[in-house]
Amino acid sequence: MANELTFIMIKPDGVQRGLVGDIISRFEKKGFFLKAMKMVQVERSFAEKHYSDLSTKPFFGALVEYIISGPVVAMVWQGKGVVATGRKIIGATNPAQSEPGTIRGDFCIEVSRNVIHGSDAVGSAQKEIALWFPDGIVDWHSSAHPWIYE
Ligand code: RTP
Repeated sequence: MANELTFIMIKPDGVQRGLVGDIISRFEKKGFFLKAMKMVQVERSFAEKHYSDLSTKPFFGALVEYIISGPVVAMVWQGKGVVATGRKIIGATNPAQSEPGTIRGDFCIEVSRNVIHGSDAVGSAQKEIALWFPDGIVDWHSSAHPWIYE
């Protein structure tokens, strides 16, 4: 499905370290389409909602503090297999295990400062997009691009 969507968030460390342009460029060069983007510093309750599946984890409190510590860049990307391929572009959760060439493999060291979030399934992408972009997104490109898709 060329119109699959995923939610990608550049976390506060990625913003503060000036990695926004490089990260966007990696997704663009792959052939994915940027469908929505905003910079926002979220409230604690919003971060808790985004990460509600992890609320019982011992690192939940620190994770929420990290996400609210500065502005994040929230984005929606579109393309065939963008959820799974986006996770590959991002790399393993713990940068110690992320391959070089992935975003986390190239840019970070600690799991608690791992620069970027990407939805882990089509269903969670739909939920996260609805949470972060409740007013919807601009449908500027919904058909397959002939120089990217056969
Ligand atoms: P994300 O949701 O941010 O894309 O990360 P993920 O799916 O790769 O990993 P997940 O298990 O959902 O964890 C969410 C985020 O929590 C932080 N974390 N800290 N201190 C720790 O042991 C620990 N483990 C996870 C990371 O920022 C991770 O991305």
